Amino acid sequence: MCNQSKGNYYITTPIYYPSDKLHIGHTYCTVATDTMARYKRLQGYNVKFLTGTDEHGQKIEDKAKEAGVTPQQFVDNIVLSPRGVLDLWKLMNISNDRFIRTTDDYHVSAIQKIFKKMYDKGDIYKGTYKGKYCKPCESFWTESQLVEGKCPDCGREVQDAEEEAYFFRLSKYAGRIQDLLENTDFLEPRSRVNEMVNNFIKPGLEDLCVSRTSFTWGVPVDFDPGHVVYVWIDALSNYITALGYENDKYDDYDQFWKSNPNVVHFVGKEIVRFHSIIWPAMLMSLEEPLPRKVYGHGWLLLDGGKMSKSKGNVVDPYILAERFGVDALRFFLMRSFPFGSDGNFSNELLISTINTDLANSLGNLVSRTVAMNQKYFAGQLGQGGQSAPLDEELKALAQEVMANYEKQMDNYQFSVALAEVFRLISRANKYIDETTPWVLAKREEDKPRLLTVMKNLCECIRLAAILLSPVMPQASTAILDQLGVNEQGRSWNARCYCADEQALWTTTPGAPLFPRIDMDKELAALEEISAAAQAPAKPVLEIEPYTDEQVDFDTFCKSDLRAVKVKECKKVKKSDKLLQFILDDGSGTDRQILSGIAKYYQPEELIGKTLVAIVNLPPRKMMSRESRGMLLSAIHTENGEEKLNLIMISDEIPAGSKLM
Ligand code: ME8
Repeated sequence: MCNQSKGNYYITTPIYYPSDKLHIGHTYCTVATDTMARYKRLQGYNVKFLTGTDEHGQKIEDKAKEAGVTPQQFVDNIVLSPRGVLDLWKLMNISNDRFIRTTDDYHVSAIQKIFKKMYDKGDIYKGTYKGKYCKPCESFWTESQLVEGKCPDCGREVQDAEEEAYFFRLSKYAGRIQDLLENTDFLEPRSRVNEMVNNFIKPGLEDLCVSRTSFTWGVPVDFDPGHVVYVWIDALSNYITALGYENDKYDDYDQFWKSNPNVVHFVGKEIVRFHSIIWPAMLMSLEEPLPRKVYGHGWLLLDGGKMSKSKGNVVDPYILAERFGVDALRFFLMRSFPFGSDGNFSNELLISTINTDLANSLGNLVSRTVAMNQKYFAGQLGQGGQSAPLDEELKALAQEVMANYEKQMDNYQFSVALAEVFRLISRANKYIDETTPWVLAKREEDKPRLLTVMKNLCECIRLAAILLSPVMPQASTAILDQLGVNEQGRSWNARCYCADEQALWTTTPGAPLFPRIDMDKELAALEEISAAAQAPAKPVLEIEPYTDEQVDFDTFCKSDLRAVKVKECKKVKKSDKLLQFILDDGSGTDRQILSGIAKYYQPEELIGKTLVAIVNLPPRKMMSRESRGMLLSAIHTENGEEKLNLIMISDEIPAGSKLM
């Protein structure tokens, strides 16, 4: 049955900074948003799902400078290059309908119009900015907002900042925003409301500095050159410019924003302040409707601290998806961490979740059921059968799970919704143990009962697969394919429990869905990968600059270069620099050379080596010893440190051979 559209639904992720490669924290939020988008599509909503990148600001400008490229080249590289942002979302099977980059032309010109509109209204005015600025967060703070003199969001150092700037009259909207937060369910979880009201609104909402003159990588204020628009005004507006607000690129604004009651922003808890105070105030100023919901999800923590690009303690989603499979990773993220709270990420938790839920519970249920269908009915479950009271209990549980699942998904409680689905899967596994199909298969008169048992199992799996499909789209399709379920039987409307009515089941075994993972082996392999990733970067090598000064051929030929063999080598007492060599130079008389290379070599390692010496330099006294010549070596600089290698030649070259 084709779903009638239930209406429009617009959902967004934050637009991420392409200041570095994205990590598992970004993947977490994007997978959650994708899960919600797929769930709403399944229910029959006309969904628009937006994600993108927030490409302006001083941080990106600085990073580009460091890398020796233009800011545009820098962000293009992070977003477009292989294994960049776009590739990551493709790999993770993210079903976004649109991808916005704030450097897109249509967005840039829309921002200029938005800024002008607020200025013309008198909500943006010119003043002088004095205060503190946190560069990594791109946030301005007043002295009173700092925590122990540091940025209250990330705890890092802030800088003094003073300049002529434009301000947005945030204070004007304080009352309306407080009302919105306290008296509606605009912001969830509710715990975040108190935080916003107590920390930001009650102390007095100050006007916000919304332009900068100290750097150029941003949207220029077109009526006042030299000023660029504050990156958060630029970034927050993405949610409407991507629908065509103040631009001709798209024309979905009326449909998905203006007349749409279902607009949902998923954001991490650290940017709730921007989305629940500044963003609604901007929309109030623009006289545009507010979104329905801002949901501030928790952080994935690593060793108790937030993973973040700027701290460098991040987990690479590429590696995990490639090793464990995209659906398994998506499932783990949605199953293991209650959406509104923080959670500790670990490889152990990832592997044990896959083994317990996916390999043991779900994978086993599917493979046992399909294998028994093949064995007892050659994969064809026909009409007929015989019910028992136990079937009613299974059916009642399935119906309860479906109702709970919907309630939890509508409250963004993905982990609880999935726990419900696994209640059904466990119950179905238990039903196998209770009905013992292998015993029923032994007697012809039990065949009708066996048929009903298998149909009930297929039905439970079908329902579980529908409910899992927003989180694990590929695995769910594979399961429904194994059961031979038609399109209609995969739809949201087909989630009534109807084992008997389901025409005829035709099952076909498939590849194992989720192979069990050997915890110890896998942890060791991951450890190795991460050690390799943390290995020092390639050394920065420098060589001596070349000289333009020429040496004539005859002068060069005067240098008498000879192969010499080290007979003795020892440290010179009271010197940390000098090694004293006794060399066989082929003349029959030993040659002594002193060389300042003690910090590079142990004397014993050089004995017996064949080296190159220039032997016709005038003799020199060093530490009251005579040196007759100089050993040749190669010199370069590695990571700023001078390195030296003696020139060693083949031991087959006889002592005294002349080098030309
Ligand atoms: O803040 N755990 O971009 P951003 C969970 N450009 N989620 C995490 C996470 C973690 N450890 N780390 C990051 C910005 N995230 C702005 C947004 S929106 C108009 C502008 C997720 O690259 C989480 O959703 O720092 C967080 O809010 C977002 O990535 C921040 O990404």
